[in-house]
Formats: sequence, C-alpha cells, structure tokens
Amino acid sequence: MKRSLLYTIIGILAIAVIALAVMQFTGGGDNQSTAPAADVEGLGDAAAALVAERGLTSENVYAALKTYMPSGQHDPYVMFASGGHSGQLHVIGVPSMRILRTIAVFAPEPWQGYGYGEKSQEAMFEEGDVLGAGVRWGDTHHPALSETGGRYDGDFIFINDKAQARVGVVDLRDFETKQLVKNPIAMNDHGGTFVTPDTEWVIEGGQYAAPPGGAYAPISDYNDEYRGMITFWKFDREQGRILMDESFAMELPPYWQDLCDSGKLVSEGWIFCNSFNTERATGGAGSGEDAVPFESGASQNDMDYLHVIDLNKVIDVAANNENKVNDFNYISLETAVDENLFYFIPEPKSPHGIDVAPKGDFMVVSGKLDPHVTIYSFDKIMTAIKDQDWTPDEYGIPVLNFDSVMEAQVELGLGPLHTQFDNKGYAYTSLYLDSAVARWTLGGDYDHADEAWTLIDKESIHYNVGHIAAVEGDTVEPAGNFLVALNKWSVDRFNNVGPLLPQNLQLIDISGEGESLQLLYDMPMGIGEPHYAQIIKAERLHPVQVYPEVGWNPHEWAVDENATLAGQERIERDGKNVEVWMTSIRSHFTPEHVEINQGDHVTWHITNIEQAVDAVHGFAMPAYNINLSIEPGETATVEFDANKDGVFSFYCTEFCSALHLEMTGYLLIKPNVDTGK
Ligand code: K7E
Ligand code: CUA
Repeated sequence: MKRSLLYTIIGILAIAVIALAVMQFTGGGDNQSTAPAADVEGLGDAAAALVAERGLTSENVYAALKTYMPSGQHDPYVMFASGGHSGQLHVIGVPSMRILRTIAVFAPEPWQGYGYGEKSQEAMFEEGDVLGAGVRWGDTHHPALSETGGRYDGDFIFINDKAQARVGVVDLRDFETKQLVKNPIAMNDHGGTFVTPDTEWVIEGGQYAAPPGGAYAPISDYNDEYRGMITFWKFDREQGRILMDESFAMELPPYWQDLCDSGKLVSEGWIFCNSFNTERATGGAGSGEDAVPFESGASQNDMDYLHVIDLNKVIDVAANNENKVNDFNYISLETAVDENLFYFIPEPKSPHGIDVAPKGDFMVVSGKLDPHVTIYSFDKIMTAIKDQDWTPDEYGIPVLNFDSVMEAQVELGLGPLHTQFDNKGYAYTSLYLDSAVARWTLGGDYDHADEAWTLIDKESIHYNVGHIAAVEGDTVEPAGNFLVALNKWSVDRFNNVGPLLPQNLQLIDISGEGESLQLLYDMPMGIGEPHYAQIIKAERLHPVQVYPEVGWNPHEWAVDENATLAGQERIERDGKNVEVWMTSIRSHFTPEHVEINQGDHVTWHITNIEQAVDAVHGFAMPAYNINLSIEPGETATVEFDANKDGVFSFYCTEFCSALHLEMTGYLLIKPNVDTGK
C-alpha cells in the first residue's frame, strides 16, 4: 500500500498548521484565529501519547481520521444493506459505519411495532403470504434504490426475499415497508431486485428451476417440466406500489438464473442475467450410488450462459400475451424463442456477478471457478445480434459467438464474485477465495484506457468477501471514494460471542489512484447476513421527521379516516362491536379505561397527536399480541376478538418523558358468565 507519500504530505501539513497557529498566537499572522496555539500543541501531545500508548501505525491514524464522525455530525453517505435471513434491511452511515436504522420488511420486529396487529401492516403481510401460509420471515439479498436517469433518486428502495420469491417496496419518505408481493410463478428468486434506469420496472430473476406456478413434476422430468424465470414488476411511482396487473414473467430454460443487472445509457433497454447449472444437474446425493451431488454436477461445464434480454421487445410481447399461470401474465419459452426475446452468451465458469459499467458499454462477469473476470462489449453484442453471429441451442435460443462479443479477460485471482465501479475508470472485484478486493482498469472511454484491462492493486480483507458496494457504484456516476466489502466470515476479528459469529463489513478507501487501496474500518454485523448493499449520497434522501398531518396513515400517505384529535376521543358500541378512538401524547393515553365484555369484537384506533420530532409512543397490550410504534402524527389501528377475560394494562413502550411510566391504562374485559367462564 503506497500511502507513504500521502503520510509525508499529511505530516508536512500538520506541521504547517501548528506552525501557523503558533505564528498567530505570537502575533505573526494576519488572521485572527480563535483557536489558541497552546490547545493545538496540547492536543498534539495528548494525541501523540495516545498513538504511542495504543501502538497505532500511521495507517491506523489515517483510517481513524477518515472515519471518525464527531458527535452530532452526520455521515455524508448512507448504505442500505440487506439483512439476509433476518428478512430486513439495514441503514448504515458511511464512513462512520454506524447503524442508523433497521427497516423491517419480511419479518415482524417488535421495537418498531411491525407485524404485531396493526391493520394496514397485517393486510400487507397477507398480500405476501405464500400458498396461504403466513410466512413471517425472508432472506433478503439485493436492495435496489430507485433511479431517475440512472442515478439514485432517494425515493424508494426494493428488496427481494430469495426464500419465497417475494419483493418488498420501501418508501423512503418514512423508511417504512409499504408493499410485499409474492411471485405467482416461482418458489424462490435471486437475481433481484434491480431497477431499470427510470424505475419503470423492478426486476426479479429466478434461481432454482421448478415447475412454473408451484405445480408438481418428478425430478426425472427436469428437462421438460422444470423452468427458470425472470419477472418484470411494473412500478407506479405516484402510488408507490408495484402493479400486479401490469407485471409479467418470462419463462427461461431450466438453468439456474443468478444475478442480473440493467443496461444503462447506451445499453438501456437490455437486461443481463447470468446463470449456472447449465448442466441441468438434478442432484440426488444420498439417493443412490450413481447420484452426483449438485456441488459437482452443476460445475462440469466450462461455460454457462449470460442471458441478454431485449426488454422493449419483451414489453411489447407481454402486452399482447394471452398465456397466464396463476392468473399472472406469463410469456412461455416457446413464445420467447419465436419472438427472439433473448440471446445467450457463453460465460465462464459457474458465474455469480454480472455488473454493467457506468457508461453502459461493458458487462463484467465473474466466474466463481475462473480466476478471470470476463468483459463483454455492448457494441459487439449488438453487432453479433445484427449479423446473426450465433448457433441455436437445443431450446432454439441463439447463442452468440463468445469470441465475437468478448472484449477482454483480466486475471484477478481466486473466486471472483462481484464488481463495482468508481469515477476514475477503475473497476473493483471481490475475490471470495483470495479474501481480497481487486482494483483493475477499464478500457474504452474510461480514464485509464491507456493501461486498459490491467490488475492494479489487491487489498486483503477478512474474510471471504461476497458483495462489495461503492458509493453510488451501480449508477451512471459513481462517487469513487469509499467501498464496503461485505464479508462472509469474520473468524478472529471480534470478541468471541460464541459459535454464531457476526458478519464483517469492511470499509475501504478507494479515493487515491494506483496501488492506494486501504482498509479503514471493521464493522461487525450481528443481525443477519448482508448480501448486497447500495450506498447513496445522504443529500439525496429527504425523509419526513414528523408525519405531514396529525392522523396520518403511512400506508395510504393521507389522513386516516379514523384520525382522532384531542377532544374527539370516544368509545362506541354497536352490539358486540366496540370501537375505540384514542389519542396519545406525553404522558397519557385518552381514554385510560376501556371496559368491554368477553366476546366483544374490538377495533381500536390510536392517534399520536404529537408534532415534535422523535416523540414516538408505543402501545403494548399483554396477551393479545399487540405491539405498536406510533410515530408523531400517525394513526394506527388494531382489531381483535376479546376472547380472554381479565384486566390488561396497556402501556407506552418508548421512554418518552419523565412520566413515561405513568403512560398506561386498563383494558377491563368482563367475563362472559353465560359461557360458564
Ligand atoms: Cu450472497 Cu448476490 Cu445473493 Cu453474491 S449473493 S455473495
Ligand atoms: Cu409515551 Cu412513553
């Protein structure tokens, strides 16, 4: 790591600053400084002593200065990292690597009152139910920030649930999940979510092939009955929702589609999706002597297939497509082939990541079992398609000639997975087996084209890096200052917390040129496995701090019809139906007594009438599994059958004032003597 020159400069600058301060203190300078030199010198001595006592290197000091965020100062960048099988999405400040928020998406989370009775949330969860089962967890992999013109716009973020083929939609006006959609075709997914450059489409690629629509077919019918898929979710920005009726899926051969990326700028209108298991291995380890486990069966071929999908053609065909599976618009493989909706390009070897360069001109593929990254030229792909420079495969899909479309291969090391980009013409690829991040140069129109396709630097990380995320690294205009390695193994990096270890997110400085990569910071992530992350400039985010009006329904983004202002609190009964309109404000609920009968059906609205930033009130009710977080201005509703009699103290779960403990009330449920209770 050639930082020595930089340290020399920092050293000279520091001496210059101290000298200047001393000059000012002694009247030698023109400017009136408010910082007395004695403080500067004192600080210098204390800092020097600390550096010596802790045995810090100059690299350590540089890293500390680069990442330290003084109290009250905000991070300039915000990372949205998937939470893996926690089912959630984590929001992290960069470069301080402070966790700012977890956004609950697929799993109930008590501290944010998510999934414990609130009616709009319950309805949303039901939309995401799987074969009628109320699945309340997910395995989130790839968050995708909404884009305008190929740049993050800070409006929405989408994330997939690999385990159940679902997509979550989060509104960044309040960082809350607004929609869960279940894919009607597939049981699981992986190559999503990612968006087109103006977010008209949220794309979800498949993973393990299966009979479409959840049908049954024996594994011996794999070639004929099992299929891959890619789904195009139509997103309506105004409503902030995916429109099921305008969305569709396309059938693909039973290869295992993996990651995908959207074309941009010159390649806008094309979708790139790689695949593995083009061997169509069917596994079966443990089911007989001849059975070949997937691990080896799916790794036989030297080449798998990059899917190159003509999005505009696909949209046209979908508009007139009659075929449906589970009531969902589904383009059959036959139609896709007849209409030339996609092409294949051979790609080495069990690939994982496919990433489109910032200008949209190159597609970078990493074969997990190949030490190179392979770069394809979009120009060459278009020429090959025009010239019909292809051979059809057994399904009739045109396979473009590898040598005609390949631009370069760069040998980086073992286990390349994912690639990111900066603003200096470098690309970065994670090397899982090497436990390193490689920096290499792009050709074409990028800054380092004179030494194109060359490995420049490798930074060791700890350990076994999966994805990497650079600031605005998926956009047409990456920032090029920080990169985070999302590592799968942490082994010895942190205090021992037992056999289930945290993940390790490592911040890397990519601001310099050449061999200047430097590891800055280790962040343990003990709340799920982040697969992918995206990092946005904080200035692009404009969330509300208080809902716009008292009585706000965050799901409808409008005043709730049951908004309750101070003085409007009441309890009404209609037969066995009891409805409660309650308010909360520091430090009481109104009304504090709710007296009902066992067997009543209860609908209970609570409006937090606070308009002060951070004045959140919780609402916890024992025995009925009710737990809400009601943010300033919000109206929340719960509905339940009062089937258990007794006295139930409800209370506020946020320590909201000195008299927070007094923020309580009684739900008194009189036993129904008729039933003998
Ligand atoms: Cu973990 Cu993108 Cu799902 Cu690679 S994925 S590491
Ligand atoms: Cu409100 Cu505690």
